[in-house]
Formats: sequence, structure tokens, C-alpha cells
Amino acid sequence: MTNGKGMLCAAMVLLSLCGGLIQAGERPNIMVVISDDQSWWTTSAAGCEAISTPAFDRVAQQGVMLNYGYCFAPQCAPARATLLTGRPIWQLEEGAVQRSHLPAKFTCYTNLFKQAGYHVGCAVKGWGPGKLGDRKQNPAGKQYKDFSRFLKARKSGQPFCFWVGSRNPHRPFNQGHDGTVDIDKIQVPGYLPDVPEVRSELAGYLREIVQFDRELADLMQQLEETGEADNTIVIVTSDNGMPFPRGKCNCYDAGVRVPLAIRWPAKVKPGRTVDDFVSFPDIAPTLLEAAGIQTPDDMVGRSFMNVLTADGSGQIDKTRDAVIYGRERHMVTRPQRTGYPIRAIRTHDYLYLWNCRPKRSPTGRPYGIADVGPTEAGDYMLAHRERSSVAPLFELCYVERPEFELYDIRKDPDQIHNIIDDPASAQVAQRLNQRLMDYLHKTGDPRVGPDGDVFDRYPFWLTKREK
Ligand SMILES: [Ca+2]
Repeated sequence: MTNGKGMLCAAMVLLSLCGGLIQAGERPNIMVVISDDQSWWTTSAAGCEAISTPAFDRVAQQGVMLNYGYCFAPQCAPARATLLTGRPIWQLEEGAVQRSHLPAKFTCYTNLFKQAGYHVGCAVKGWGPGKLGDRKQNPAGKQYKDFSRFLKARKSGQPFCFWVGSRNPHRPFNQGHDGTVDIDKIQVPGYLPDVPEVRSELAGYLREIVQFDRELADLMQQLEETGEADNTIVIVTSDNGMPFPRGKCNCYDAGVRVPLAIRWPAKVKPGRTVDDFVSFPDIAPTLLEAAGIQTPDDMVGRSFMNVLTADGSGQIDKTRDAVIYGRERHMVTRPQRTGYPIRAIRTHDYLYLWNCRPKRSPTGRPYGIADVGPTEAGDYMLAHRERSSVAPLFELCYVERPEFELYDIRKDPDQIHNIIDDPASAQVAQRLNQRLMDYLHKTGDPRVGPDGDVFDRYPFWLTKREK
């Protein structure tokens, strides 16, 4: 080794030592607040008039409201895995499916923050459901009971990286009737029957969101009390959309488009609403950039720090004009424990879906261990599926789907009318298909390789009750 190289090594050691002694105030704290099964439209900031979500709205007003946030996979564990690793589900092996594990070889941003000297931890629901496998602790960090206990365990001056996962608004809906939902103002999505049974079920769902908002208000209060709120990046989002037919476990907006508000007063101008597409794998590289930590080359998500620190609203970065995502197995609800694989591309104007195995049931069994269910909306559709008003909705939610679907969002925001066979749409479909397939090949998706069904062979963990 030459002297020059020796000196360089010494300097690097010194730098890394300094990195271990970083002080709060120099690097930002991180707080990811993640609800469970919340669709993007369920906040007052997003225009929902049936409930009020003051805590979410305040985070959005004090920072940036991202109108096109996507969770990548319409399921708890796989979506959380993409947020933590900065990678698409199809690169994560067992991490791509629900109730398996996220192999330790896939680095999470939490590991990198810990290496950089941060106090790292999580409360309530971290990554999951699944088994730890070859990991020693939850990928979201060491488990603490709550934020205050996490803070108590912090060394003086140490910056923190905290994740808190609420269990709301996940089923069961058990908040009780407390007058917080204006049932007449619920906008029933076009793929569900607008009947009292369904309105009542949606009201139960929205009450859980009000409860989550109270939890968020409490957390923000605690953060203020640390005196470090201005240099804390707060991300409020959800792991997937509403647990209703055509929602959770589906790649329509109801399953994958989630609330996303980000606040960082030290660097991000308040009061902005952004229309750029942002997906869960983009979050880890963004947080790493914010903290000055090197992003590993295998994180294919792209930092959107340029979007957060820009001045204006609307579309900021013109390259963020689409999002690509997908799903693999959720529950073991089909023969041979197969999943219902989907790959999707969403632009502002269109949603294009590739149902990779269209002969399988898109929902699995509607009862027992099912992808989504039982639901009152599903019960109603099953019971009344012969009625002319219900039959088309039943078909949308439960019947086999064609290999490709295309929706014109401008005319059909609820994504109900598949126009894939319309000759006028052929060019759009071809263009979106090409862009989707190019990305899947580029990022090594087994679904475009020789063994796409590898995902169906990963282990599935049953609870004691289910065995
Ligand atoms: Ca969830």
C-alpha cells in the first residue's frame, strides 16, 4: 500500500468514526407513521367529506401532500418490504408474498441508519405479518411499546429513525358509533352497490380512520415536545388500500393508492400539493439522501428529494409520470397455494394491468382464509348477484379477469370499464405494455423469466388457529 492510499484509508476511518458521532440537529430525525389498509381518498385533505382528519391535514399543510402515492403491493408485508428495502417485490424472493419472511440479505434503510449512528426502532406494527426467518429483529427496527419508550432509550444527542405502524383501519371495524362519520356524505365507489349495508360497512371503516388520526395527533404532540420537530422528516402513509372487494389485494387504485403527506420544516416548504408519482421503493433512497447516507446500488427506487425541496405545486419532476407495481400471493386460498400475480402501470390518464395467470380466481375463496373477506359488501353481492343492478358489480369483483385490462382514468376514475378490446385504445395499450415489460426485464422480474411461479412455492405461515 502506498502512503497516499494509507492516508486515504486513515481519513476514511476518521470520517466513518465522525459518522458514528453525529449529533441531533445536524442530520434529520425520521418518523414514518404507517396506517393499515387506508385508501388515498379517506382524508379531508383528499376531499373526503364524510369524516374529518385534522392531524393528517395538518401534516399535509405544514409540508407536502402527494396526491399520487402508491404502496407498490396491495398487501401488508410485501408493501412494507418495498418501503424498507427500496426495491420492487419481485426482487425480494420470500419478501414478495404475505406471511413468509424478508430474507436478511435484503438491506433495509433501518440497517443503514443504525450503521450511521442513529437510534432506530419501531412500535406496534412493523414489517409483517410474517416470520423473522434469518433476521434477529423486525426489519422496521427494534420493537418498542411506543414512541415515548423509544425516545427514553435514546442516547443524548443521538438522531432517531422511528417507525410506528397503527393497527387501524384494519379489520375488524370496532370503533363503535360515535357520530364522527356523516354516512350520507360517503361516496360509495362505483364497483360497490350503494345500499345501506355497504354504507354502514364503509362508515365502520371510516371510524377506524378517525381513530388513526387521533393517534397521529398524539404522536405529533409528542414530537413537538422533543423540541426537534422542525428537523424531523415525518412521513404519514398507509401500507395498502381499503379492505373491500376490488380494493386490498387488487391493483386498482382502491388497493394501491394511499395517503402520503411529508413534513420537514427545516428543508421543505409548506402548503404544497404535488402530482408526481411516488412509490414505496422511492422512500428509502429519499430518507438516505436526506440524512447524507450513501444509497446502495441495488435500491432501484429513486429519491424524490428534488420534489420535496422544490418550490411549486403540481407536476415537479416530469420523469415521475408513471408508477409500476404488482402483487403476488396473499393468502392460501387457491388450489396448490398459488397466488394471483398482477403487474401494473399507472399514468395520470391510464391504468394498464397484466394478470399473469388469468385462469386463476382473482379473489380466491370469498370466505375463510381468503384474500379479502368476508365483507358485508361481498356478502350482499353474493346474495343478490342475480339482480340486474348487482350482477355487473359481482362480475367486476369476483369473476375471472382477462389477461390484460386498460382503464381510461379521465373518463372512468373508479376503473370499471375495461377498454382493452376497444380498437381506439390499441396504441395506448401497446405503449403501456412495452413500458411495463421493459421495466420488468430491466429489474429482473421472474414473471418475465422461465420460472415465474417461483413465488407460489415460497412458504406460507399459518397461525395456530388456522392449523
Ligand atoms: Ca395492510
